[in-house]
Amino acid sequence: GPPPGVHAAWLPAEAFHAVGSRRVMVHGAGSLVDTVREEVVAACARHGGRLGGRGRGADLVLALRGVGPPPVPAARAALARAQGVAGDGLGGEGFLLVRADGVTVVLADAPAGLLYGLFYVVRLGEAAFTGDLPVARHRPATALRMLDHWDNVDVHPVMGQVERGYAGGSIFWRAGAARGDTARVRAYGRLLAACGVNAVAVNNVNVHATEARLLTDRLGEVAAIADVLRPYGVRVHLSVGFASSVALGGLPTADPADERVRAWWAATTRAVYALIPDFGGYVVKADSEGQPGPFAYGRDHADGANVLAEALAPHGGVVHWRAFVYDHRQDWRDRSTDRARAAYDHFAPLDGRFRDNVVLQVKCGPIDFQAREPVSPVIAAMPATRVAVEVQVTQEYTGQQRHVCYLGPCWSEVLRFAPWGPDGPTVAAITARGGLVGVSNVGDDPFWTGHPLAQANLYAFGRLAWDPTLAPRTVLDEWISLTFPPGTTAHPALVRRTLHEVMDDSWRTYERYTAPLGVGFMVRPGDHYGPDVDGYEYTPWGTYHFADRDGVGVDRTRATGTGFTGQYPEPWREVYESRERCPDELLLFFHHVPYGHVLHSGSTVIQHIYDTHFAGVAEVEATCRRWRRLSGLVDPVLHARVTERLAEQVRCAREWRDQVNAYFHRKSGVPDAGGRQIH
Ligand code: GCW
Repeated sequence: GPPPGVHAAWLPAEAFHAVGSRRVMVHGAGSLVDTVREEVVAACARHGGRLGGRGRGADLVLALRGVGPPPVPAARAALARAQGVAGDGLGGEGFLLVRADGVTVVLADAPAGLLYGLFYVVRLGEAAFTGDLPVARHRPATALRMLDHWDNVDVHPVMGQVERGYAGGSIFWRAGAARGDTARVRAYGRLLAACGVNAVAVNNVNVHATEARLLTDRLGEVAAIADVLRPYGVRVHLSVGFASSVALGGLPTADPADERVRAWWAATTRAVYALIPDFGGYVVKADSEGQPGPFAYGRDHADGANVLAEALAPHGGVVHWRAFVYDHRQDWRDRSTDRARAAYDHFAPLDGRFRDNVVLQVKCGPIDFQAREPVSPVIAAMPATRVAVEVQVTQEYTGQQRHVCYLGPCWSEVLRFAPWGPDGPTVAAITARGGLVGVSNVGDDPFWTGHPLAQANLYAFGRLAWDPTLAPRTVLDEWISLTFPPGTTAHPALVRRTLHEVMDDSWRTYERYTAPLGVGFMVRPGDHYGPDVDGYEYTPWGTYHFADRDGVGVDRTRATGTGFTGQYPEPWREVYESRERCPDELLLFFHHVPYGHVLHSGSTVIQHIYDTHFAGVAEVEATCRRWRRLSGLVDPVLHARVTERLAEQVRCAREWRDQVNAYFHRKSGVPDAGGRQIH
């Protein structure tokens, strides 16, 4: 379990009641199988079951195939049923689950599969031991399910210990040194395994001087983290600077075409694998927001990525090359530059040029993790490249873990989006070869995520990475069952209902009281918290809304705007191009329209702005009332923490409502049809 004082999140002891009160047999060998055994032993010690041996009866058998049939006669019926289905590969992480004649059996081909199978049974709880269960095969949708920590080793003068971190310090680093908090990191690995995450990048993609050295003379600190996470099937990745051959290697250049640079990466990478044989690979932010990159040498991003990939290939590593490349020093007067276009313009022409151990890591939207953006067109534009989608679990633009904002529905929309229309593949299918990456929301806070309810985002990230077809509500329900299991509350049904009411629609609520209709970026510059409608309007960052007295929105059409709509395939290039067909929630992302423009909803743009801002605040107020019902029904410390955050959320939501409504009222001169107070 977690160290004292640290919240158990979705693995409280009570969640293991069903497994821990049974006779369990674990069959197989290997370090991850030992982890399974340890989990079972701990659960049984608490709940009265026992880890069984040969010949004894069993209620649950967790067995590796290929090491002989598990010697449990009672499991014969279940195993016979599994036989037919078991034939084709379960992969390195998959498992089969079946129950017959009172025995539940989990079969896997590799130890990681048993570990995921165990946590699956934990999630099922009593349902795993009731009646028969038909044979079901479980495999992750993608092999790479990674969390990127934007953790600094040194405290950065502006960004602090964790860039965009809202949960205290880093669990890995503190004030220039490794924390060495093995228990905490181990508990983290365990939580990740239980939701399906199998990779972690341990440092910020903005690689500063100290952090750069993790690749070389401070590699031992990374190896120590890898040792702790390994028993939970989590591999470690490292963010590295593109100019490392200069900064660390003493070479005069980082030119990817220079033989010395290639040799340096090859030798450096060899040393990494000597210490961390299962090292995952590198993450690189190049030519982006001041980070060095191949452009300085007249090379493109395929040249750049391939040098690192070549060094990693012999060891089975991958390079995650981020597509977040744009001009952050543009002149706001220049209407021809559109930041939304940048990733596609840079990367689409390079399709087919990346080595196959390059994963192009693309932010889910074309700009930057706003509450509402269209899906990035890069995802559909690079069929010959392994593409991973990056989402932001840390709530930089979605309330910074002071606001309740369950992001499962947002990510689910991205993963289900079908770039070629309903008959074509989804984003989840396209990115299965690449993976799903989340920017971590975890810190050294006792609740892990600052806002206790933000734990659900971490959980949902892992679950959707494993199975993108899961309904966000179902995922939330799982999280509730595990985190607030029966036996920890007098009124489980009321707790469940209230949490659904508070969280299911919270992302859309957040969207309602912040920037309207997909226009984005009305946040305070710098820390990105709270409203500032014109905060970015006359800045070099490329994030504008162009509101004037007549209308608002960014014309990204081919006909009269920046042409961004042309980056989408049919049917979306036409849907987004058309004011009439463009979905309401993205209208201002694609079009500049008059305030009187009538939406599909029947409302005008200006009235929609007023209505949604009043409604959003009312929803947050209702959330506060609902949360009060749970006083005395859930852990009082958790309850108090959420109550305190809700007070801030209400304050901030009202601020958003009043600033946004006042701003557009003053610009447009159009009164609210409802006659409500606008300041
Ligand atoms: O959203 C922006 C953040 C930066 C971040 C950058 C990125 C790590 O404001 O803090 O830098 O995205 O994704 O690289």
